[in-house]
Amino acid sequence: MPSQAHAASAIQVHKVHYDSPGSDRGGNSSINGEYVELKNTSRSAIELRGYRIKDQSGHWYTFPSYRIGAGKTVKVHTGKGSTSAGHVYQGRGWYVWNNDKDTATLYKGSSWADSCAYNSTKVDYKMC
Ligand SMILES: [Ca+2]
Ligand SMILES: [Ca+2]
Repeated sequence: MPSQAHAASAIQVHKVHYDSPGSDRGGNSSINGEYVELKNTSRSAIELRGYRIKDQSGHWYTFPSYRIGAGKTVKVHTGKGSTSAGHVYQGRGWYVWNNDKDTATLYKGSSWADSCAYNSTKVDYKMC
């Protein structure tokens, strides 16, 4: 049986929707128009508590208890809100993902798991 030590993370950064729709004038619904979407690429449900995401400037977000089903996605919205199926919230009062370029990096605890870089203002999101 091959070693799993260097296997890709089961949880992947799937999409970064870095430019919220419309003018970025603030307001919670606009700020929540920004999100990072993670995907569970495995065949088992995974508990995300302790997973962390950061941007290039060092803004960290640590997951609360959230169980992501096999093959499912979850959007990590930048603004405030209550956790529900498919949605968690960083609770911030302003945008965090740059609209031109940035990198979303996912950690499982202190270990690197995945990352997604983008560098374009021509589109509002990046599929990773
Ligand atoms: Ca943004
Ligand atoms: Ca915008």
